[in-house]
Amino acid sequence: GAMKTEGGAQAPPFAGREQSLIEDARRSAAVLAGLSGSSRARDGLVFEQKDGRVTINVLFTGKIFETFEAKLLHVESRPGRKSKNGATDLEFFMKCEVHSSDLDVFVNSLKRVVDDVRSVPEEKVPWFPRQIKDLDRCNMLITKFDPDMDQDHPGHSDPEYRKRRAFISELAFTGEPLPTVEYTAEEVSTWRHVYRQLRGIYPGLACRQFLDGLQQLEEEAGYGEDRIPQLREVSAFLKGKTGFQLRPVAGLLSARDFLCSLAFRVFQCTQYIRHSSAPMHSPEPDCCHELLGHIPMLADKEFAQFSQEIGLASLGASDEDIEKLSTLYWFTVEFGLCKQNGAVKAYGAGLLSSYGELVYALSNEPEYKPFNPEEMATQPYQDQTYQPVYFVSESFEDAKTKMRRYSATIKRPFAVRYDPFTCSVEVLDQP
Ligand code: HBI
Ligand code: NLE
Ligand code: FE
Repeated sequence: GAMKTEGGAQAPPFAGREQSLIEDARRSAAVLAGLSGSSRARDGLVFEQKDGRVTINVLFTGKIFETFEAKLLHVESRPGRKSKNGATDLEFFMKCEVHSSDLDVFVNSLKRVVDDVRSVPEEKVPWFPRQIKDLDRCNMLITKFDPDMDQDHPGHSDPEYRKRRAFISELAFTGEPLPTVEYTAEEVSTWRHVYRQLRGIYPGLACRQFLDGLQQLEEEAGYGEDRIPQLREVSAFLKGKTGFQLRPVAGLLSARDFLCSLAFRVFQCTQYIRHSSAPMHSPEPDCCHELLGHIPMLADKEFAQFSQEIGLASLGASDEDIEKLSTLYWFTVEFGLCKQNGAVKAYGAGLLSSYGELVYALSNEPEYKPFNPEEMATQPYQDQTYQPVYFVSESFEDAKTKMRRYSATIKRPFAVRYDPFTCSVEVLDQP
């Protein structure tokens, strides 16, 4: 039959008695939670305020909640808005959980029996990975510079190239952690050309950390112009230097999915190679970009830390903040310049893997601006051809400090901490 509490609490004077009202509400909640359906009574909450006394009539069958299998999590009474006669209404705050597909119908049903239903927007935190294995879910690809989609891609009108690129990129889906690619003679010849050209100008244009890293790769990981290094061996090398490891990726990822892997010191690498007709610049990342541009830098401890911190800052960040972090990543990790011994050098991977842009970036032709995260985060950038502007940091130390200061201004209702022993992210609630 119908279950209800009626005329439940004969409450003492309202003023200063909120505590007992709340306790009443809690008792009601306990009753409500056990309610079953009713054919007679209508759900509703009635409050009477007379002679300074409040009577709470909880007339509630819970039928609506039952119909929608809603979980009642919390009920609380509190002083609400002032009514016409100047008295303060009592408001019941109820927190419950319904399936999102039922939400509209549920709210409409409530509106029929309760005179004021408002929805409080929840602070929404986008899902983010907590452990390395969660990165399997961070696989949203962007088909921006895909030669199949992009008319301007150097390989667009070469069906052989497109087929080969698609084959190599699909290796990332096989589940093999670090697939081996048998590169063709033509691919190795593209690599040789790129390697030889770049290797010749690195000493004058690349930063010290990059030159150190590359030299170690040549000595310890089989880097050279005669073969394209495999991700498996490079990943093992990096792991020993800075704890970074590689993961194969089929192409450009969404900025959120790309950045979050950095939080775990995981770097997503493409394995196909650029088209042989345009060895000096590619609009999309390829193995030359990853292996020559990024890997030597990721072998540096300080730079590895810098990269991971961008990743940690991105976890659960709003879309707007992701956009800014991705732009910051662009002007630092991809296209950054820094001062060393009074000269400006390149540390950005997009420069260090493109002969054309590396020469251009240090030619004094483009505009140079000082390192300033606030400004960099909203600077429009160019992803088809060379950048019109580059940001120059005073030193790595300076870049790291300023970047940390910037990251601290990103609003999140929690803090994250990376635990290197479990390779997972701890989430700490922030009051
Ligand atoms: N995806 N695979 C891959 N490699 C990148 O360098 C990359 C990406 N997705 C997004 C992206 N870079 C840029 O948005 C950065 O600015 C984050
Ligand atoms: N333009 C770079 C290159 O040619 O190597 C690749 C940039 C990837 C973001
Ligand atoms: Fe890159």
